Amino acid sequence: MDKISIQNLELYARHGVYPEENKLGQKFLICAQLFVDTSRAARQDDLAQAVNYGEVCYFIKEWMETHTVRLIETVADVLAREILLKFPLVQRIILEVKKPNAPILLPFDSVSVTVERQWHTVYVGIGSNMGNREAFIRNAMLLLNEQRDCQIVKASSLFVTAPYGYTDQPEFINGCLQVKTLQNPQQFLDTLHAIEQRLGRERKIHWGPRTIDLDILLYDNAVIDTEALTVPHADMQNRMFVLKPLDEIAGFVRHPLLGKTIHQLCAELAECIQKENR
Ligand code: A4P
Ligand code: MG
Repeated sequence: MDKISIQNLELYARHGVYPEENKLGQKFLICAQLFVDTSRAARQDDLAQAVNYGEVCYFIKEWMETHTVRLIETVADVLAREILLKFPLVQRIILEVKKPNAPILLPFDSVSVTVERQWHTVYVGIGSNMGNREAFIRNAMLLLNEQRDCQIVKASSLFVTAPYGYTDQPEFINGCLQVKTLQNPQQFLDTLHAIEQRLGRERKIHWGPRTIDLDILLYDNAVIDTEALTVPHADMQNRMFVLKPLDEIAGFVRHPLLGKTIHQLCAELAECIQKENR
């Protein structure tokens, strides 16, 4: 991917752990690598279609001077996200915050923190089988879009589906979302859990009735196995209520472990179900 680099942008700001740093301020140097597809702007030689690096520099200066935080880790994390939010053509950023006059009584050139942040593509399965199911799904989508660093890019149609697994419960309404987010997988799972909780989700029966269920199906091409999170979703390839809506918005996407597209997985499962019903 193309890259725009800003080297050692110099500013005066008040970030620091010590009260004198917050009062007196000191010099900071910022280096940024902005990953952008520059081809369109280049071919048309048009600044309106480019990331204006001058604007980025002034944005960094303004942010640095109007906020005060303690850690340069925080400066780097928040500033990187703010740049990604403000300049939508920037897909990824590597940002270094240097503090050349940090209060260390030893000779040194500079201390710095470097972070890398980017937009991620996540596919989310959404389901409800209690109360006003469409309203729960609509509200979950509104709450997700309210997060500054999450945007719903595509939403599938909603389908009425028979309960899978624990079958002694009402029919579900299911759909899938494509979401663009700056959150890492654990942060994104926490966001989904917070939304489930706000919409009155109670965890009584595993696979049982729920006002709203939000599952991470795919997160970029990531393969994740932690105690709290399995990505790709461990059972998605066996669930028509996931594959059918997902096929609508992501049929071409390849499952990173099974090596097949969602469209292929959906067709294979449909065939399997048909055989079983014969
Ligand atoms: N967890 C691990 N990986 C993930 C992931 N990729 N996305 C952990 C979300 N959560 C993940 O989930 C239990 C724990 O799984 C979470 O705390 C998280 O850390 P939960 O939502 O609390 O419990 P659950 O939903 O009862 O269990 P589970 O296994 O998530 O069930 P599913 O897979 O959500 O299935 N039939 C139809 N027709 N439509 C449905 O939507 N849904 C289910 C529930 C059963 N039958 C259904 C439907
Ligand atoms: Mg779940």
